[in-house]
Amino acid sequence: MSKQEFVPLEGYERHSEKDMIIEAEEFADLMKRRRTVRDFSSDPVPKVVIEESIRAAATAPNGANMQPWHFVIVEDADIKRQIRVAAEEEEKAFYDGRATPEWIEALAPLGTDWRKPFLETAPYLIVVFQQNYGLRPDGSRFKHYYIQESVGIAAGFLIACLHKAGLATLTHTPSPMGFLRDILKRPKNEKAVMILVVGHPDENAQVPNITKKRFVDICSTI
Ligand code: IYR
Repeated sequence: MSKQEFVPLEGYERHSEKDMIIEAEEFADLMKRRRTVRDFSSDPVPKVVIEESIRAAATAPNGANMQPWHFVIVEDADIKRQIRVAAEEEEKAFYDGRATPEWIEALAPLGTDWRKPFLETAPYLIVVFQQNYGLRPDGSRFKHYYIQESVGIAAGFLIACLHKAGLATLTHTPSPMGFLRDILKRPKNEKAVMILVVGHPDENAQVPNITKKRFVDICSTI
């Protein structure tokens, strides 16, 4: 066990109250303009934007700094096709009876079905894996903490960064998604938690006419 070591906090910028408010408003406005998109263009995207966004994700606060995540960037057309074929197979079973009627009804406003052409159309897929435990080079295991929370926060950073860069995303969760570990040849301690589909929206992209809850309904102060 390494001894704790502290260094001065660097990079922290204290804003005036006025600037804090402006910064918070600007970020909230930016995030309000994010929409989940399902109609993607095949226009290319600089890979460095994807990589920088993953760097941003990897700064996320996480349990005991174990960083229990792995991100696979998929750009290869054949791998994308394999993922689409496997995802559509699971999704067919989902929409044809595996999902409860209540679940199907909840999804109705989104207009989703088993077809997932975006898995091939979009220039990049980022497959986010959680590491259920750590693996040392000698094969021994060590514990990871708050895995889902950590990976969820990292995914939030990832989506926010891609959005700020002007790219559209879709958080796609084929269910189940065990096939991703096999296709992407990831180790046994890893479990895929989402496919982030990334690209420009198709020029005729449409999004469902849905709204967010009102602030007063999602926040209280005591
Ligand atoms: N995985 C399915 C169903 C689905 C589930 C939820 I929860 C969503 O928010 C959206 C879709 C699909 O991708 O179609």
